[in-house]
Amino acid sequence: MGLSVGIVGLPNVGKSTLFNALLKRQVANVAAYPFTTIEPNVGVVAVPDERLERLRELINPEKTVPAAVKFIDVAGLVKNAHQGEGLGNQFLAKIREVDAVVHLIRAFEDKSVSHYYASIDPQRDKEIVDLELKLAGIKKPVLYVLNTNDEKAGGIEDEILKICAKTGRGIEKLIHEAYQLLNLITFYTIKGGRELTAWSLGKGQTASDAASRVHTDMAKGFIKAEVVSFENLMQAGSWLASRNKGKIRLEGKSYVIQDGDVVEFKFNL
Ligand SMILES: Nc1nc2c(ncn2[C@@H]2O[C@H](COP(=O)(O)OP(=O)(O)OP(=O)(O)O)[C@@H](O)[C@H]2O)c(=O)[nH]1
Ligand SMILES: [Mg+2]
Repeated sequence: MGLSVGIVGLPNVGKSTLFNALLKRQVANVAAYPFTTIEPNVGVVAVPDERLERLRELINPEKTVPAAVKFIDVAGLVKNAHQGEGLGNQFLAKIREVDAVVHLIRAFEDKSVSHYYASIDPQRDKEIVDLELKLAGIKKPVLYVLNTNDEKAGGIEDEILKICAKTGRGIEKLIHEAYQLLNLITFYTIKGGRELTAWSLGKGQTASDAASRVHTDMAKGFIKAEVVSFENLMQAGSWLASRNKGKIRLEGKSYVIQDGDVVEFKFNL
């Protein structure tokens, strides 16, 4: 899980507040992920996953590990950040590391929280930040998010994702959409019937890629993958029942993993 999302926007739009809300969903066992040293502004956040919950109820494993997305709280940027204005350089250093961007735009009114450009104007702010990203040569997928206490907040396109960073409303949806933005699907493994894991994988990647997500040795010694779809496994009720019903397919290295596949790798060491 190396993919990360940077939270960008003007100062005082609620980026750190959003980041802290995300941290409440930080995966407990971070050591299970290949970046054990977590900086204060980096959070590894569990992806809410209804299928994983249902698999957990079915299998009753000792341990369940969700898929995760890495979020980074980036310094606020202002006009001319690309020339080093404000915390521009700090901003640019961080933003170059990420795979996608959550662009947080302020719509909330609060006299006690100053606005860098003195008034609440989501469309203007969006354009300032978009231009800075462009001038800095950053071409990344962007999810626009409006930070507001009011579901019907206006001043910007209607279909924009609305959250409230302060209360955490809309955070699950944001994590989901960030996951989509990274172009990820989820497959599952059940190790020895005891450890259920959800893994993220790029759309279009193969069984061989999936094996190397789990363990490099698995990819090296790959023989075949046994695959059942989430739906078929749930319907059959167990791995064995799926096999008896002929629902488990044998797939080779180049099989393209489908979202929701439950996979058991067979490999030589
Ligand atoms: N009323 C209200 N206040 C909020 C909301 N979100 C954030 N704030 C407040 O806005 C202030 C700034 O929030 P931060 O999260 O620090 O903003 P930031 O974007 O990280 O700011 P910089 O790090 O300076 O770029 C804090 O006082 C927050 O409590 C919100 O949804 N409603
Ligand atoms: Mg901040």
